[in-house]
Amino acid sequence: MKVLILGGDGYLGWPTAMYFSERGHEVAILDNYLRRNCARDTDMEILYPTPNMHERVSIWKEHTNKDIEVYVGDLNDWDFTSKVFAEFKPDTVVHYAEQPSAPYSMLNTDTARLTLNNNIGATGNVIFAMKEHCPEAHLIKLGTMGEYGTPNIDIEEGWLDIEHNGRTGKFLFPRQAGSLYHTTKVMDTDLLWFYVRTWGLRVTDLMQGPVYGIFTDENKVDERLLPCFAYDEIFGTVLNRFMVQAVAGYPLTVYGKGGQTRGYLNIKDTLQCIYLAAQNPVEKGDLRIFNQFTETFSVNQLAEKVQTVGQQMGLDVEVKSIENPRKEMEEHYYNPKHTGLLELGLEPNYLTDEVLAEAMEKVLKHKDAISENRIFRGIKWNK
Ligand code: USQ
Repeated sequence: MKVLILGGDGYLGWPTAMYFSERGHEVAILDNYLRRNCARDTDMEILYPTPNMHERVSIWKEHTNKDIEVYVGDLNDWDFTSKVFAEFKPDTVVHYAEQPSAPYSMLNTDTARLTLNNNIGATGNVIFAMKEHCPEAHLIKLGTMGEYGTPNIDIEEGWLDIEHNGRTGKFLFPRQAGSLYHTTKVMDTDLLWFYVRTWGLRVTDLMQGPVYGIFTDENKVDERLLPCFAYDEIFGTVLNRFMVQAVAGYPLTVYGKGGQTRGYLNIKDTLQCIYLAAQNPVEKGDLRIFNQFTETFSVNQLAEKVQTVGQQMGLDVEVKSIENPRKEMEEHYYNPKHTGLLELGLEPNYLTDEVLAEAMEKVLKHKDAISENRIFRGIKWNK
């Protein structure tokens, strides 16, 4: 496969690039360093510095003798986007290239506008470039479980059969996102569905839950190949944050009642899922949707797990409920289906004490770099 990974500098983009490259595929990564810039601008730097894309690619080559091509630029720039697609002519496009943080999208009007324009504009240009330069290619787009919100009914994989006044139809499962960031993902899905119907694109939209972890099989050979690991309030996902908080001796920040339940997955499983989707492309004119997670946990359950493992490591871990800065249900029904990727062959890496301990040992090595003022600033949804 010729795989173009959009957002190839990110927490998931770079590990995905190595995963495909290791398996013999021709890979190019594209990024404009938006996430790095937003993190720097908000003083929310990651736990350890990571090399830039050119450096990462040459480190990868040192170890594997495999090439990965690099494109630095903005998908909102049509000339750049069109040129890359015309030159590389991918047969698989993996699209992670979005502002990925819910709190960042709720920070102020500027960050809201950036999130809206960047995410919708990038997805639009990817669609237009595919139509022009590689209409047969398969687009694998990262959506989010947060598109569905937390409805009081079972969540299907993307679609819902509805019977109304004696007639039946199949529709996108109702979406009611909980932040502007998540809402841009809903808009992306609508955009994709429109062009799948109209231009016959080939699209897999993956509704992914929060991801955790540091290690993948490809990055163990060299520290410099590790993914960017955020633990701050804006860019860190909850379990990665809790691991760092435990190491720092900072009470685990459970928002409100802590009954907020989500579908989580190990970073290794993100790579498996993307690869399985790529190896099993959909037909032209199909929008396939999978719910991409392996286990559901409440925030309280995650805090308890981190506390247990932290104590086994000799850490003094306190759990503290604080006023919830977000607007979300803190106790709710949650039963999302997730059989599609398992049927394709996903072999889950579950959240065991060993998995937590391995990641926390790594965090412990960077304990001195943890900056407590990044852990909680209280970005409010209802300002
Ligand atoms: N939470 C806490 N304490 C914290 C941080 C978070 O209780 O210190 C709670 C949040 O209120 C929320 C849950 O933990 O109920 C998950 O929060 P999160 O920050 O890990 O995840 P979220 O903001 O939803 O976004 C993350 C990624 C995003 C992805 C999404 C998947 O940043 O890119 O799309 O997870 S999902 O949550 O399924 O929509």
